Amino acid sequence: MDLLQASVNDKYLALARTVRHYLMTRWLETERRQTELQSKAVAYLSAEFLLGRQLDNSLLATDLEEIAAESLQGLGIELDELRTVEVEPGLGNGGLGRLAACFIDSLATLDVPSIGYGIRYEYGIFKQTFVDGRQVEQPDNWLELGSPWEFPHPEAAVTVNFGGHTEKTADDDGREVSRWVPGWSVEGVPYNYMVPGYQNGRVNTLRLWSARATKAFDLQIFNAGDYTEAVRAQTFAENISKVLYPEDSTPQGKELRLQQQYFFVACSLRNFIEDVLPAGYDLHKLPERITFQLNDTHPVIAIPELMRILIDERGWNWDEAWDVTNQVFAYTCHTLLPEALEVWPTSLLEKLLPRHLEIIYRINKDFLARVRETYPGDEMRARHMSIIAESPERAVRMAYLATVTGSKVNGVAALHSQLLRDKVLKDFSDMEPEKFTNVTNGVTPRRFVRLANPGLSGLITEAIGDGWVTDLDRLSELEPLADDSGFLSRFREVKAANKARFADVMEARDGIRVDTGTMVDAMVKRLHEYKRQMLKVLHIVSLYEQVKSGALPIEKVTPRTFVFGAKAAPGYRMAKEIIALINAVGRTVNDDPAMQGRLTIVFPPNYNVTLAEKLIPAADLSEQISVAGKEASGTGNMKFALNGALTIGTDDGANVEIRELVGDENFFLFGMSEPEVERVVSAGYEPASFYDKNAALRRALDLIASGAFSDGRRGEFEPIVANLLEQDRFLVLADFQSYMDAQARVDTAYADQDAWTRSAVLNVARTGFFSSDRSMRDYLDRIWHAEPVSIDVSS
Ligand code: 26Q
Repeated sequence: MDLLQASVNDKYLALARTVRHYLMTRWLETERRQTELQSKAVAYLSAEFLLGRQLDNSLLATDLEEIAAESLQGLGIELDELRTVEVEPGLGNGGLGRLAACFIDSLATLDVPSIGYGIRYEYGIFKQTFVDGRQVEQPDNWLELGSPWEFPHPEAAVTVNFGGHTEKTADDDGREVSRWVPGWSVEGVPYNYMVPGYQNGRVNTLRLWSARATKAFDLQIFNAGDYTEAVRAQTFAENISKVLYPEDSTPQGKELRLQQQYFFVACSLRNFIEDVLPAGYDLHKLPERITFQLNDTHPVIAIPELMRILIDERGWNWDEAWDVTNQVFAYTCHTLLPEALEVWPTSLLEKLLPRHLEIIYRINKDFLARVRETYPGDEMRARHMSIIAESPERAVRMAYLATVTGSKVNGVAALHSQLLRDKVLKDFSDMEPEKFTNVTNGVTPRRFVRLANPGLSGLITEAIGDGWVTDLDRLSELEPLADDSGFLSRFREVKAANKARFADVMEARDGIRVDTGTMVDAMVKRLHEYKRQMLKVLHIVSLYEQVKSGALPIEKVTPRTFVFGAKAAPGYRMAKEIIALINAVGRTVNDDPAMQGRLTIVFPPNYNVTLAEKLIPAADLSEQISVAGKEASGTGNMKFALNGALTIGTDDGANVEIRELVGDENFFLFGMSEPEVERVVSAGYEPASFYDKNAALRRALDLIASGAFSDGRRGEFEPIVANLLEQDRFLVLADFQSYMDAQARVDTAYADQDAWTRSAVLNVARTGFFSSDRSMRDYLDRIWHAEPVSIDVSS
């Protein structure tokens, strides 16, 4: 094609294909080496991989950026223009999906043989728009212009069965066995994605499954002459991988969701056993070759599936199958909210996976026998620990199934793992304490520092060399520079340039103006009551109210730009109301001349990985304000600290570890601790008493209720206000004053820019621990026990 006729997308595709071609030989070499060595691998099973854009990452991994930029320049093409046309694959909701993406990046960089298994959703996380300040969801048609990063392999499709019933028959030795007679099936087509290590010649695979109707099914119906029915069957099958469920807590037991889970897990196990392992491999030795890491409970149905394969398809006895299954699975829990723990009604399992339900019952029977043996006479305990819940309906507790079966169970931050042991899974931890471990989350420094923050990266590399990109602990070598005024002023220049870049992006993306002279105060994460975006709103409203009432002279207000980014699950009413309130407060405050632009709220719609990469490097203050004991870890908190933002936060999740590392003097702690929260709640928390006692809080809530942000309509935000006054499950009102006081300390600290910058540098220097490379080493040491396999780069 003539370059003159090529669209920007054409040029982007051409570049992407060139890069992927370069990676291709390394991909093949990686595969060849692994087949040759037959070494142990890790399979990361996850319903979500929130990858973000691929071009930049591939250019970095291959070290082709400079060469690409120069050659394109020669053709009169700007690399930067091509980067921006890529639509990010948003195949995840938030933290859990992004964590999976960071982990596979780190595994490749650490040279660990590993494979990611997931679902190729045709529609990823919805695109968020605002209409009159309210969230409206639009489908994310990310494949519209084609994706140059995927390699479909229809020839390697596998069949997945569903439904039907089981039959009791006798095996050759006359033992009674159960056999699954499935009712229907679909095919899973693998789409492979390259996962390049950072400049090490390794390219691992991410294998995402797409559903389609089986040939047999098709033919059968076509032959019967029912064309329309055959096409309908096609659509029915394709539905399975059609769309990512946008709920990331309080999951509903939707049949299609269970179909998705079993679909990708069945495809993945079959693929590993039949295509990755050599033909005829003795599965008794499976633990020597693989650990299947379960990313939350979403893939836990893999447990009865492997049992079924070994028993029903391979003719093993129960104990043999259980022994192997026990060794190859490990489970990561990502929550502390009881309502977020997945359960599947036995009625649904009976209908969709009857054989699996039988296997789960048998696992539970054996397990409860062990419980009774360990705790004779303690029937209550047995009932509590049962994998099967009896009310409100009979259902399988997937977290218990994973805990009972897995070789290890881990939480995602030190506090979270402790709370799992002490509360959520206490009985299990008492019975098998050695099973429980912690692996604190991490983020990839390639994407979230090196790529997202080229300014800071350059500064760091100049100071300590470029080894930090794969050895993030080396950031500690920056520590002495926190007292070097030359370094501090360059650090400040980088932050200023990042703010300018963020302002440009906001202008171009949403037509939003950002004043680069202000403190950038960012709260970006999914919208959840426990994360307490409401607390942030009350801070802003209170400042506004104090200025308007004359209690606070405007000159005394530190100029801030409050940046929100948050999607709400489409069915989460209260979350959507809070989004509307943020936008309403934003409109009122931003338009009020009395504010003189000192307090500005920006809430760009559709916060995603691409926007995060621009915002995080520009931030001064990172808001991590969940009620203590509810945020399992957080990972945005790590990204902000690594990019030199200071944190205002509660003692929750990984905040605890961040504060320990950066030091109290470089962190704004506030709020109740988890044990305090526990005490207040069990003593009978009364939010209205805080309203009564605290004038600033009362004025802020009254202002919201008065209709000041809703053109005088008093009822508009009534559900929010009423909820806070009457319930306030997440103790927003109880922590309000402490939060306001901490924000006052932020203002004071920010007034001394030298001291602030020093703190920011220390945040960078002391948070190398939060590299996902370290997380991977912890998993390798504590759970996986797999070894790196280097790839010869010369080829
Ligand atoms: C389950 C069943 C049905 C439908 C949806 C779901 C579902 C989907 C996504 C349930 C949960 C999620 C995502 C959870 C999540 O992102 N958790 C976050 O994980 C991060 C990585 O460990 C932590 O840092 C966060 O603290 C945690 O909230």
